Amino acid sequence: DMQTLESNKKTIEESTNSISLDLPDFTTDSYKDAYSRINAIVIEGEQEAHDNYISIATLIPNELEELTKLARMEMKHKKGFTACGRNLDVVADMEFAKKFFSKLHGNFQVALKKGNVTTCLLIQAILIEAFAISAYNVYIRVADPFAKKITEGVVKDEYLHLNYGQQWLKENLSTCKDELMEANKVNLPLIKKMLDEVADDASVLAMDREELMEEFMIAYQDTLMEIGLDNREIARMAMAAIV
Ligand code: Y39
Ligand code: FE
Ligand code: FE
Ligand code: FE
Repeated sequence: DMQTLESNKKTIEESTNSISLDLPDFTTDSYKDAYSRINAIVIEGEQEAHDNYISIATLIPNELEELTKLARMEMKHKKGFTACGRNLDVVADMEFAKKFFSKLHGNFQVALKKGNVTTCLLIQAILIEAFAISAYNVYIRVADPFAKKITEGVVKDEYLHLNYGQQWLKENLSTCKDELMEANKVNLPLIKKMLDEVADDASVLAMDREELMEEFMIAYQDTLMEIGLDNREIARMAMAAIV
């Protein structure tokens, strides 16, 4: 009947159109207001990720070259996301972003001073990278065309960063398991809190909270499996998010 025909036609138009009808209006004040915080988080995150890989290189000096490469990618990401903000005529709220990362940043700095490379890698190369991968994968589905292109390039790199941490922890698992578990217990709840803290702004950008959580848990659990932890250990680690 007519109604079915009409709705079929609409579905086809939606899926053929490169700008889907579900995309938010990128020009509204509410979109820009939310974007000023999310964009700042991403810019600050990329800068801190750069600094963290440079710091980690002081703990693993024989991998200076590889870690410097990762750090350089993070600076490229920062430039890309800065351009995304400029493209939407948004001024990033960097003060908010610094506060957003401050607890995790502090924990990283303490671990760095103690020479706790396992904790540093868990914080940056596993937790923060998995957080980035989840956010960027969800964002790509609802981003403006300019930001979408940039984010697609960035997320490929973030998988390389996650893999780096994964590989190191896998090779050193026999000596780092206890520290890994303890660092996870302290820092996974912080990631969960950060996710809760951005959820409202993210939803203005049409990024769904449950989807963000789901994507995070996939990247996180997948990495723990690759590191060589068994199901029970992975479940125990993931439980730290819900206390
Ligand atoms: O390794 C990296 O590049 C990580 C620093 C970047 C993570 C940025 C944090 C993304 C969270 C955004 C939350 C939006 C819902
Ligand atoms: Fe990055
Ligand atoms: Fe710092
Ligand atoms: Fe990264």
